[in-house]
Amino acid sequence: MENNKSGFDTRAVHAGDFKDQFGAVVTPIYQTSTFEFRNAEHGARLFAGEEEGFIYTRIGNPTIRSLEKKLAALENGTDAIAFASGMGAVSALFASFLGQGDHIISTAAVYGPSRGILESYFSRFGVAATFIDTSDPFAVERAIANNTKLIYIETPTNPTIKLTDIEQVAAIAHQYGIPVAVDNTFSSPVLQNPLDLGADIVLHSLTKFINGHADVVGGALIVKDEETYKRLHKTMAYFGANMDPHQAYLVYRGAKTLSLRVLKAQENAITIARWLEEHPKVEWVRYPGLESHPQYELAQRQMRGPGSMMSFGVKGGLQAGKKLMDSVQLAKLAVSLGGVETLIQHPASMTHAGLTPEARAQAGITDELIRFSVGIEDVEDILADLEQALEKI
Ligand code: LCS
Repeated sequence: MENNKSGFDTRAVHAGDFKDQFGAVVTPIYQTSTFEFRNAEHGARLFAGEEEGFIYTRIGNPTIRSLEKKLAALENGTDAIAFASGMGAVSALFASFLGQGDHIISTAAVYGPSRGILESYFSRFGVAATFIDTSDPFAVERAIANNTKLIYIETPTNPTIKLTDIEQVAAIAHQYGIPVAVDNTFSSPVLQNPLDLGADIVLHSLTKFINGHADVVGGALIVKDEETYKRLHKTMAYFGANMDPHQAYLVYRGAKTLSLRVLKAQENAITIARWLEEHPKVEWVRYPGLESHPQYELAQRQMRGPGSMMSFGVKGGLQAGKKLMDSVQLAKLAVSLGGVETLIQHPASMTHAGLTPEARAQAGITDELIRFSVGIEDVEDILADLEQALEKI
């Protein structure tokens, strides 16, 4: 039986298991929208929160609950809430903490839509947002105002691979009584646990490493106290970005092999980053596992490993970058990341194309920047693919 002192992989395999009457080893898919009450009193007690149980799948479901308990165990939290997508989780987080006249501080280079939703939607409801380079904790302190209600950081950032010192930002924020939420998608709980570093909430796009097989979109918020859980859960149930039981089952299954996948991809990535750094057609490589990364020391301290996400610039800028993407054969030209397959993409024309050129420049997304999500294929095959594609530039 796993418990919260069990090792990471034991928790990944067993945490959240739901015991049914038949002794199923795997949590079944409870494909039901609603749950029958034993009687009127039972229904009343469930609605009043006086008894644990399930009412309606938008509010909760055993398969979804299993996944939530597993995610909480992997992030050393007390509870978690699953969402239909990572953006469902981002929206619920912001809607839970921000109202008319409030202010949020966020990493300038957060995932494009996480910034876009503040600029295009929350701004309409009187919420002000300041986007800064949170890799400088003093810039965070300078941005704090009387009405700051949340600090939202992403580390490492997508796709600029910049790190923020979670411990330092949390210490500053807490002096002012401001909660800190961290998008931990890029590291996964295998490599970094923000709650242990002082953060209050962790966000994941489950679409990425945690599901890991590029076949599900999903998101989650992980918390360490009951009050925050209730606040976020209420928003999820009201706004309706709930996960579906079948979706939950797939993520639950994928999460069991999380560290095997993350560590193999990371091993590949370390070899590839070093190889790219020596390549004559490559201008620069940004990867937290390279001594050349400006925050190499922070990466060593904060992360248990550098992961498998990197960005690099090819000599020849935009045109050379496009040529590279049109020439790769094994690596797939696609957005998303963190799956078993190697993916390559060009943020300036794809994921971050919706930002203004100024916002892109502020976020460090230069035209030649290529994002590379290293998969678990044989490293020799990924290198051979890159070599033949770089030759064509
Ligand atoms: N946070 C990060 C760091 C992400 O990379 C993404 C999606 C999200 C949140 C949103 O999650 P979703 O709703 O897609 O599950 N990132 C994507 C990317 O880099 N390419 O396509 C999607």
